[in-house]
Amino acid sequence: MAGIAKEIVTLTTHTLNDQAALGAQARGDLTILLMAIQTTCKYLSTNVRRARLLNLVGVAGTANVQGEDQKKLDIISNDIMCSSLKASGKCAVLVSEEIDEAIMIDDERLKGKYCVVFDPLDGSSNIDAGVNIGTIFGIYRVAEGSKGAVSDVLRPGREMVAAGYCMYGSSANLVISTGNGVNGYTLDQGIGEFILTHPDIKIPERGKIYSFNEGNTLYFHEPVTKYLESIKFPSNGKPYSARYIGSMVADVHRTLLYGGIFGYPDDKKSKSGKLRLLYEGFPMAFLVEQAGGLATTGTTRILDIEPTSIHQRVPVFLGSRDDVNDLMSFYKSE
Ligand code: P6P
Repeated sequence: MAGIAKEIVTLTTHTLNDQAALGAQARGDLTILLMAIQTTCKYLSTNVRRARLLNLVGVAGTANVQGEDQKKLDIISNDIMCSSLKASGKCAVLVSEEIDEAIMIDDERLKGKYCVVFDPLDGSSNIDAGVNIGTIFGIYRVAEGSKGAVSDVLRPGREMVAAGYCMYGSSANLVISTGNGVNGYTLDQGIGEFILTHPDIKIPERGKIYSFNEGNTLYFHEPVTKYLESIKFPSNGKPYSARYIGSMVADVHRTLLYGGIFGYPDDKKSKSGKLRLLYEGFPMAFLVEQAGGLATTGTTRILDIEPTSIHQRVPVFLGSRDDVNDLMSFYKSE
């Protein structure tokens, strides 16, 4: 019958099977943690969708650790995500874009073996315009012998055990990897379940879209300007198309599905770029690599970076393998 999915696989079922395949060492803790994140995303999706009606848009009159005006939804989203993760009983350390210091879970009844780094509502400057925004998260297991410390999250992104994002737009799309491929789920508001709609996402080897904020061109370093010139004035073939939403989750989601390259480079104005390493760069790099793409600073694999502070920034180029390799060639010839 038209309109009915061939098979209804929920995120819960799919994760349980995925983890069961790991055998005895999977005690279900990561599944429970992902379910807590799933619940958060359902809740945020509802709030984002009804924001205008609930008068949740607009600024809250406070600033976050980044010095950025906090939107009402930023604060609500952060509160919801922190309490849901704490209540899961599976976390030892939390790092939020909205909070200056790392949160240590000290209550022994609620302490777990995972550390979650997250941006509860990325792209929030777009909230008032109804543009797609999203939640981004990465998950580490605490280091051997650790009871939970900041050092557990100051580790290269390649040591993450899972990463994902949920994009709030015409529908809520949750995209997750636990280290063996990337799967996408769409929220069915009717039954309140995330349904598997994009199994085993693979990013095209090469795309036809580039996604940069060209308003920063004045400040771009030479490798970036030369690369952009090469795809706008190609010696053969057609120029690339430009698509830039200004919401990382939306720009990365399109790049994952359609291919191409997303970049937020360091430049003469922003010495380390704008995006945050722990809860934007690492999770998106983890997903893109798991989908067969690449993620680099221009010279270094993002997942190999050793963080020195929880809110540090990182230059980001990610997307289709061939496109990112082309970009890197302009750094090599520098
Ligand atoms: P710009 C949103 O504020 C964000 O953190 C990312 O979601 C997005 O990719 C980037 O900043 C957009 O920055 O300077 O282009 O507005």
